[in-house]
Amino acid sequence: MRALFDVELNESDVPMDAEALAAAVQRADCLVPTVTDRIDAALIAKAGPQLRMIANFGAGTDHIDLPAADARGLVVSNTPNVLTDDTADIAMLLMLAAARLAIEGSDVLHAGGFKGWHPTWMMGTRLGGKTLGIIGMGRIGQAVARRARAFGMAIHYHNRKPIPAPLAGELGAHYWEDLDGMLARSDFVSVNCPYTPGTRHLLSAERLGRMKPGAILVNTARGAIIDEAALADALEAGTIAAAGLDVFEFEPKVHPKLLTLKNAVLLPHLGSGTIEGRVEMGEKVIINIKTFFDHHRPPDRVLPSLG
Ligand code: 8YV
Repeated sequence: MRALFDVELNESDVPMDAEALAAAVQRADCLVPTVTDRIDAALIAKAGPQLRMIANFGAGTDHIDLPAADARGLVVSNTPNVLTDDTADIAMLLMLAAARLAIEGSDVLHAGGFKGWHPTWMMGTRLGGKTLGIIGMGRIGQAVARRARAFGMAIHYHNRKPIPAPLAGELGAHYWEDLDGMLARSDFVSVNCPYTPGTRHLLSAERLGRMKPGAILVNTARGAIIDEAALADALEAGTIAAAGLDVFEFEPKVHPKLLTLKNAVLLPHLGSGTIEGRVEMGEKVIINIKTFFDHHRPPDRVLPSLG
């Protein structure tokens, strides 16, 4: 970026506060935020006339008030595709860790508590032969489906609309328009939909209560798609056997009860956290900015939307 643009970098990696962000949008032609920056209507209202673009470092854009950015005529881009496989890997890791008690087992060793193998100790659940319900069958949901199929799981999904038949055939994926019906049927549930006002608490206390007894829930999308307090209660009561969470409703805060539960496998938003993925995300940001300021349409344009 330094080679191509006149850049101001946040070298400390500490999220900029509202004041620093306001100063940035009054100076910069292009803002490059991450998931930790709240780009709300109030901030966008403070932007100077020179601000023309928000080139997000990340795929999800729920931290940006898109209608406000659109009304202000801003171009918004993101970094899709390059983090699909890494995020799907984390979904599998969470499913495996939750089902096979990986973290609990590791903790026993670290605490010096391994006294030798015995037949009925630390028995988990097999993935093979189980039903996986995927909520949101976009790029990441499909990548999870591919992986889960290789583990011998039956793939079910809920989405706004069915994916094309040849793709569904390739993935062996069964469509459920009715989310509740899918939840009642699934041994594992993976959340892979975007966070929008419509998906906030999609997994409400009531819906969590409809999950199959003993089911395992993983979330690599956004925390607030699940009612986190209700999930903590369900895990404590054992109505949901285990959860694997890479994202949290009030990130970086985690519901205190989750921190005490062995059946909650918790990761600090590692979805895209590979060196390769982060480099490719950065390259996408640069390509989007350069293309736009060279007067072409950025490849990963979110706004203005195509319709
Ligand atoms: C990113 C993510 O690393 O891309 C996303 O939507 O959730 C993350 O994995 C993060 O958004 C960076 O801003």
